[in-house]
Amino acid sequence: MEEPGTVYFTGTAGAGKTTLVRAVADWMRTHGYDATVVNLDPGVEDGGLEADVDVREWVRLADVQDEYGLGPNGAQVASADLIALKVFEVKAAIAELKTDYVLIDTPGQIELFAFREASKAIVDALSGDRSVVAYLYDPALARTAGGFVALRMLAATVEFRFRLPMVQLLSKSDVLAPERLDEVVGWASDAQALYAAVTQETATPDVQLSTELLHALEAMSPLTELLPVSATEGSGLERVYQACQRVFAGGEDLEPSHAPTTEER
Ligand SMILES: Nc1nc2c(ncn2[C@@H]2O[C@H](COP(=O)(O)OP(=O)(O)OP(=O)(O)O)[C@@H](O)[C@H]2O)c(=O)[nH]1
Ligand SMILES: [Mg+2]
Repeated sequence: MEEPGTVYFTGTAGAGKTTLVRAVADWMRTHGYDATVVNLDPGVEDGGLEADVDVREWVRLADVQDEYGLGPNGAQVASADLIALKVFEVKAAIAELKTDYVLIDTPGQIELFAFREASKAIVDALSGDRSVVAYLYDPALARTAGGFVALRMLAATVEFRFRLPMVQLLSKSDVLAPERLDEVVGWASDAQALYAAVTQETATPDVQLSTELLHALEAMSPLTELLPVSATEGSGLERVYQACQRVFAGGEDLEPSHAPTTEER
């Protein structure tokens, strides 16, 4: 059996990861694909996500806080270490489900997730050859050029840390007016438009720095497509699937051989 396609959903706190994982899983299941949802967030509240494999079975943030007398962030760091020790049990639980796609919800504190060695070890252990990071741009931040650049830098950091291919998504696209949505999506592929917006927004002394940063980012990881998606409206979900599928197929837009074609659906 072919190795499942694994998608890590990541992004800043509250970017919409958990809601999107659920929406993509529902979309896949109603379109005939077999998806397994994995919760890697030891601190998620009950009712947040019904996961097929839930890391809280092994490590719970509240228990770690109590046991080690830690605050929420310290407990997240300790939890990542504890999860890393159990990661092969988590991997076995996922493998047992023999699924086509594994959708992984990651902890909200992205800097704790992306910067810690334990998280890198967890991602390395769970990732096969067919893995991708779905990085969410929260429109609350991405709607300004400065916020957009900051999120691009974070995306580059995540890419640099995990060394996995990435698809970039503009989550909660329903909250932006159509003109603003077009503008933000345009910044991803039109460097000149982004420079112009940054220049317009930023006070003079910072323009040089912002433009230098943009040049560095372009050199590091070229601007790619930003795909708008709304989990609450159910729009853009097929695009997310297709973008991940392109990565799994090595750049080609191939469907899994047993999955129904668009005409069959
Ligand atoms: N309008 C709109 N709101 C959304 C959408 N997706 C999520 N939200 C809202 O955004 C908030 C955060 O959503 P979550 O899915 O919990 O975000 P998260 O990234 O998992 O949050 P943490 O795990 O706490 O970092 C909730 O109030 C959701 O209802 C969307 O597509 N559109
Ligand atoms: Mg969440």
